[in-house]
Amino acid sequence: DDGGFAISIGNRDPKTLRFAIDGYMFAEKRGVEPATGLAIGLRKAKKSAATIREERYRADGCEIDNPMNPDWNIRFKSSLLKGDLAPDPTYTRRDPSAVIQVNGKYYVWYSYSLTHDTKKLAPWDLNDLYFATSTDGETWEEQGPAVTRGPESSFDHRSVFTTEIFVHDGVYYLIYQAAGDVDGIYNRNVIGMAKSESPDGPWTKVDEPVLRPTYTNEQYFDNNAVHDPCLIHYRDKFYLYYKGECICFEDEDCQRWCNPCCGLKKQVKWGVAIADHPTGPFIKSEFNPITNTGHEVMVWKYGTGIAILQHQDGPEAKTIQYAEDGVNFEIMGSAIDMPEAAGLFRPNDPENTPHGGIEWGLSHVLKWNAGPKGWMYIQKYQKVK
Ligand code: AAL
Repeated sequence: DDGGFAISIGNRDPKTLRFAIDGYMFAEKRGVEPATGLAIGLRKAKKSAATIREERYRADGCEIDNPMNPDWNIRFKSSLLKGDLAPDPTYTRRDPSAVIQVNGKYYVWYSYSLTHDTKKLAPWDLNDLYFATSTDGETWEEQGPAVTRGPESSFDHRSVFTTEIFVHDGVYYLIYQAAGDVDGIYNRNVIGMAKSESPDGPWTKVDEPVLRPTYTNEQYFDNNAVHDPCLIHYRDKFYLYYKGECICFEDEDCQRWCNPCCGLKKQVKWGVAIADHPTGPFIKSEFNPITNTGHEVMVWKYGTGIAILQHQDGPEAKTIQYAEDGVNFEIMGSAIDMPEAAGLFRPNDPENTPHGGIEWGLSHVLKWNAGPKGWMYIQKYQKVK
């Protein structure tokens, strides 16, 4: 009845009942009398504001709300970086984390590989997480690896990539995509995490993945992959925003979950999973998917709610949105020349304006004319005043 799955385990005394919204990450549920034998509840998902809008687009056409709100509409420009992060076709650096400032120094983490490594199946394959520092945000010094691939047969053996930094109570968390084998490069990856007392490391990995795709034979927005994790401390909880990707089983539900409406090629939706502690356990929201548009996740706190930018892929591409509850997002305005895979500069003391969390940051650029899988470098983006 709570919109998830329950399992009752064995004949142990006391009997245990575990519960999972996604049918996978079972956590103990107290105060409920377990059934005898196996009990499975049906998923009774709630619809997010974005899903209600998407149903309207499918039924009535693709006219999206356009509030033309001057306080929210935004435009960006970009520029090249200097120092070690200046474009260099030998190295592929991509998917930068947020930029943070510690003791006057800027830090960024990113996916790193050699562009010409012919064993790579994709630019994010066979990657490690590197980091760089800067005193002005323009000239960067690469410091080397922060988190590297795990040993054979570990969940992050094949590649660690697409990371985000999160700081809470003086502890630094890197949350990242992980692939144990080639399947995790395009399909079923997991989300891993590492912790440190200092942005300079050393980093200790959390033993188990903190998020996985929803392993189900039903059609669902994240039944194939969970990408682009981003952790936000909000309303005394830890909100893990992520992008889900879908395997289409070609049944009638496939249209709803995996196929974009409004003429766009790829359907990408975001979800959120919420925990009481920064390392989980994360319970996927019953409102998922919370967007039906997106790609790389861009999320920041504003006022008493959460703001997002919706990049490519989906009916509401190039919009800026806000949700008072961090879940039910409304379109607030439009975004022009959006950065790709943006890592937002997160000021220690952001201005309380809609754009206080996205004044500048780093993003990535793909050049297909170098290396077998393309060459990618990191650049700077800024809001145009
Ligand atoms: C990016 C991100 C994720 C995907 C791949 C690398 O755009 O969405 O990180 O897995 O592409």
